Amino acid sequence: MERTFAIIKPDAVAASQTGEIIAIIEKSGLRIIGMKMRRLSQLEAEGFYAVHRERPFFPSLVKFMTEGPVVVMVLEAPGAIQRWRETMGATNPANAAEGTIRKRFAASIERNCVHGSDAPETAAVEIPFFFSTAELL
Ligand code: 3AN
Repeated sequence: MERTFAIIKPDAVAASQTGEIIAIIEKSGLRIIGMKMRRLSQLEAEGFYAVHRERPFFPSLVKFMTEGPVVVMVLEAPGAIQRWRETMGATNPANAAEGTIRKRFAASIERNCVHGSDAPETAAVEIPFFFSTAELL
């Protein structure tokens, strides 16, 4: 069994796509073992995306991720990390495969609806950033 970390980003929450995205997650065989709605502070968004601190899009990314509420989740399944990455589609919706969340809902490479951990080491940092052990069911 593997765990991954997911975010429904402010663009998708504002567009009332939360329910549809949760339905896609459940239909794809990922079990939601933790979920909450949060408004990220600037410090939280900067900390969460610290690996991108030197990238030109970093200030804009932080502004976007703090513009409204997000839904943070922990998903569990065999191969959960890869399964969630495939369900989301490519970072840039222009390159995302048919039927993926980003192909269906995302407006741009920045405003791309969802986040997912890209490796076990990333999930191991991202999950405890938002969830305590007691919150994972
Ligand atoms: P992913 O979310 O697919 O793992 P990352 O980790 O490379 O992609 O990027 C994190 C977030 O930064 C993306 N989800 C997107 O919102 C934003 N981002 C990545 N690359 C760009 C870019 N070239 N221009 C604008 N925003 C970007």
